[in-house]
Amino acid sequence: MSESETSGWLARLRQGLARSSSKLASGIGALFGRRVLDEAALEDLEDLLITADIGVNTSARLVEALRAQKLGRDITADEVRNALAAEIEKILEPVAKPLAFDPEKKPHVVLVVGVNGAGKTTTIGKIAKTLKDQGLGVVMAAGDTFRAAAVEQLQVWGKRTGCPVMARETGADAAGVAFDALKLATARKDDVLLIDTAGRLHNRKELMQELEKISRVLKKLVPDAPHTTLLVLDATTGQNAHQQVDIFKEMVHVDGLAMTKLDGTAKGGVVVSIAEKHGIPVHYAGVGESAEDLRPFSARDYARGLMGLPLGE
Ligand SMILES: Nc1nc2c(ncn2[C@@H]2O[C@H](COP(=O)(O)OP(=O)(O)OP(=O)(O)O)[C@@H](O)[C@H]2O)c(=O)[nH]1
Ligand SMILES: [Mg+2]
Repeated sequence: MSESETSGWLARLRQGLARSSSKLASGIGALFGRRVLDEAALEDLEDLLITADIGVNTSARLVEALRAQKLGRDITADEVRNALAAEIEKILEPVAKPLAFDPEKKPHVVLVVGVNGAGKTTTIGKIAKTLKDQGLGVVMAAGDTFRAAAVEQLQVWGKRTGCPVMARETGADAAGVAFDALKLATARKDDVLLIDTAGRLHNRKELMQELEKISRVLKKLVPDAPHTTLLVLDATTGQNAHQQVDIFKEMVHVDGLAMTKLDGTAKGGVVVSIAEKHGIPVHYAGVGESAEDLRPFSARDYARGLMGLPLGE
């Protein structure tokens, strides 16, 4: 990434997290004009963190860390924000792992799962764009065969990125599409295959069978595929995102997460509680609808962005 790209992304991240951070920052500002950090202030702070979707346990842990360092001392809002950002960074550090595509795999197969509307198709398009720009060969598979619009949406990203999209008619077998796409990507010696899926959670059993079948069929060609199962989570669902992690963990082996729509919500804190509770790698953060709005997840940038602190320092 060039320096201007980096600063562009940091600005987007900061702007994307503005709703979450303004809630936290103004709340902290109101609580800590300049006062002694006492139990009452800590209690108010804990409530504020919980309402920002950081989660009950994680909020308690953050407040505990602050108590240990600063109880009884004068403290400013800025010091509180910096101290919390440092603690949040510690929580996020072990899970902030950009998705490492294995260059030995031709292709590295990524199965993308998640509930309806979470942002799967958009995320696939954005990843394809990023990889293509890096000079990698990418194929996309329209494994959501349930809706015609889903196939068209992926084809738009195909045109935009110049990556082939394997698709069949509406109602076709998703596993068949995935199989054909893997054959194509293998023949082309492409680097990455991104497989879109339907997120029809109202029939969990059917979805599970479909995801199992896709995996089974892929393994006929490439025994260790899919190499990554990426769960896309919509941050605007707040604490419901936890439930989605649980549901998908029952169905498939979730290797990593992409958190989307962080720009559309004040619930950006949910990433912190998910990191703490599930410990699943967070590969990507999405803060908007364009390709530039998805980037590998960085613990420090995210923690500071959430607290409304300057980034990149
Ligand atoms: N603001 C914002 N919108 C996003 C982001 N990611 C996705 N979206 C939007 O969310 C909507 C749903 O995204 P899709 O990619 O269609 O979601 P999906 O999971 O494929 O949905 P289904 O195919 O219905 O299961 C679209 O309007 C996207 O543009 C993001 O990071 N920020
Ligand atoms: Mg879709």
